[in-house]
Amino acid sequence: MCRQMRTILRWGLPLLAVLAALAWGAGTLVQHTTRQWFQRDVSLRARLAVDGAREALAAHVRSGDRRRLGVALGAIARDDRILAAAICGDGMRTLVRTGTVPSGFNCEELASRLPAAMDEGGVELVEHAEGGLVHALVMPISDEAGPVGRALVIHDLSFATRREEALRRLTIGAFAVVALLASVLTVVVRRESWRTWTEELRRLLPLPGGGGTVSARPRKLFRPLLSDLRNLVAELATEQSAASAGKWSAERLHHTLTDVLRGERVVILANREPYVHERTSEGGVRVVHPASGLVTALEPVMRACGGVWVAHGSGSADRDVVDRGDRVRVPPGEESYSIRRVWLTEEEERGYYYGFSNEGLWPLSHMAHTRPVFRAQDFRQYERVNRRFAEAVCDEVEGPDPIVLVQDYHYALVPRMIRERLPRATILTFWHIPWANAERFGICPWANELLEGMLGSSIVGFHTQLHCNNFVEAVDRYLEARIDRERQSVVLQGREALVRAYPISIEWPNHWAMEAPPVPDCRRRVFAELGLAPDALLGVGVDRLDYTKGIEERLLAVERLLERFPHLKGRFTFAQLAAPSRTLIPEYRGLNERVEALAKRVNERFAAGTWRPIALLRAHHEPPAIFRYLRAADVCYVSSLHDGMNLVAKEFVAARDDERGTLVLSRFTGAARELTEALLVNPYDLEEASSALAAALAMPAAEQAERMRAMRAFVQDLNVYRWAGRMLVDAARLRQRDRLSSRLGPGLRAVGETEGELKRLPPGA
Ligand code: ADQ
Repeated sequence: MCRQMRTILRWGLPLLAVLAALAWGAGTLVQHTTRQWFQRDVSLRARLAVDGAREALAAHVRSGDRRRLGVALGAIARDDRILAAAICGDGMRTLVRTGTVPSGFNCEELASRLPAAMDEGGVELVEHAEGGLVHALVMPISDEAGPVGRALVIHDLSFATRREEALRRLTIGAFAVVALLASVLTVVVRRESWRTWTEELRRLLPLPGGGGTVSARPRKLFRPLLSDLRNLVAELATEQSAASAGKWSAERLHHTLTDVLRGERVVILANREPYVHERTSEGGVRVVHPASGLVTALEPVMRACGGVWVAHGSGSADRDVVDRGDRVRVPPGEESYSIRRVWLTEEEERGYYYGFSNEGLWPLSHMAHTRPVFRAQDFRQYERVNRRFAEAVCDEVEGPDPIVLVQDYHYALVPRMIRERLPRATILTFWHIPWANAERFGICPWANELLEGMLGSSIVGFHTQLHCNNFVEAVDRYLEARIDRERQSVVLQGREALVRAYPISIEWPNHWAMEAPPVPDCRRRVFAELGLAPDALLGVGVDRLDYTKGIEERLLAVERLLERFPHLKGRFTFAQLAAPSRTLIPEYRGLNERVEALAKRVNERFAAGTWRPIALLRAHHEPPAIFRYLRAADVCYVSSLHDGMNLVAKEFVAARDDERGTLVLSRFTGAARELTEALLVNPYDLEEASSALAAALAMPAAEQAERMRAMRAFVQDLNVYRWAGRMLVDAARLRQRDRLSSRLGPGLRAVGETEGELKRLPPGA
């Protein structure tokens, strides 16, 4: 049945029923009233006629003059509507009559129905006879000597019935017309108001897949409703997707890609490659997993999604294993995706990687008190290399609207470069390190170029909302762009980029943790490697040798711990696994030397027999070794001075399926916002840090388990598949919206633009 018909039935029928009942009631009332009017009229006429002739009638009855009595009765019955009249004498015997008395109304027939004594007013009867309704009036006739008989006047009331019927039909007809008009009017008004409501809501709510636009200000009537509705829709969508899809896993991420994004291939761009091929001293080739949080997070995502990872080919044997397109299938033995290697000259690497990225942007973004160095020639290399990587990405994509994941501060200019070549691409840019506040960011001589480059993205992601806010503030301060704070987006030159927080994580279940030997075996092996007594206590730190990781502060905290808690001397050892990193940069070489000297000094200060408090393992370690140390530890100390997230903290949690061990974590990491059951410290505050280390070493097993369980549950839920999945789902929504709006035409494409919010900055701002 069509929708209109259903609407009519739903709204029109009840209305019709109510109006019909009203019509029936009104008709009955009209009928009743008119009958009473007619009856009263007829009764009055009959009484007047009898009263006028009463004396004459009495005299003729008394005298027995039937002729004269007949004449007098004839005068009474002259009215057309009088059917018959009669005079009844003693014992209700008919003395005279005119006309035809309907059966049942003769004097004799009425005798039994009338009272013996009758007052002056007489008796009235209204009944159906053969010809229709009749009105009979029986009135006493008397003279001074007393009653002499009764006069009977019978009126035809059938005309009243006919008029009543006509009137009733008229009333019902009038009601029917009114009912019909009211029904039609109700349906029309309802449809019209519904249409207005839905149009307004569509205009206001950018519903997922609805292609809605948020261009206009809501009408006053709708404003209070709008935020409630948006919240409700968002809540329902989140609940529905969480309930229907369950926890995030590699499989779910894969399905998201095939179902939501219809199997689109993902192209990742990251400076570091997930597998580095290195030449060994024996002339063979070995595969190395680089020490990089970005790789740790993204490699499982790539294994789940497939596609291409575009990266700098940095391994000494990288060129030997690629095909003619500079590609190699990985992971070795599983081959689920490809690495496309881009070769850089030494000069390019020096300017782009060591120079602008790591002497400029890295210290700019981290509050670790290292001065950024900005050189014009470095930025020129950065620009050049960004262009080369953008071209490599464009070579790898299939079709005009690919999904590209641009990773980190090495490629701030790439999103815009890809956008110029592929206007319909979905570009998700993720910045893995903190984003400095606007004032600090402004010291970069190419602040505007970096922001404009990033805003070529469809989505710009950071670990925390604070870094999103810093980015938006920088845009606000340095660019002429429009900011929509409600949608958390920036529109630059008609293109919208969403700015969102996606806290990164690690794979769960974690394959390195699952493949690791049982905890007692790990402990035995690590203790043997370090030459520790079986009852020793072990602390572990795992980092790239980077000044942002607070390794010096960590070793100083160990020194302070031993000063304050002498019973730990000879018993507690801190193993620092430190992968040399960016060693071409003087600042890093200096750090290397300082850390080594510090470890030496502390060890010399506390050395007792073969025991040393610090084991500095300055080397790259493959993941099995790292997980072995994490599983062997009593305490893991992450002391970053500033860190976007820090995945070592999460790896420690993943490694501890025995629910033992305590995490001491710097407040200045993104992870500290999530792993709140860790002992959170300020790494600069050596008193606080050493107290936390002592508390961790003395913590009862039950408390360790309680804290560890809570953190494991958190990382299990908020794993890296969820991180990638949320970004890809958001990307899918954007793609759908863009496809729909491109069908609507250019006039409706500029999403979210309201004139009033356009920021106009003074020249040179
Ligand atoms: P990173 O600065 O590289 O990452 P982090 O998140 O701690 O820092 O990850 C380091 C990774 O390297 C871990 O997987 C760890 O196991 C590994 N690693 C550490 N020391 C190693 C060693 N000696 N040998 C081999 N491997 C080692 C950047 C940001 C972080 C952010 C990540 C992910 O600086 O804040 O968490 O990206 O977004």
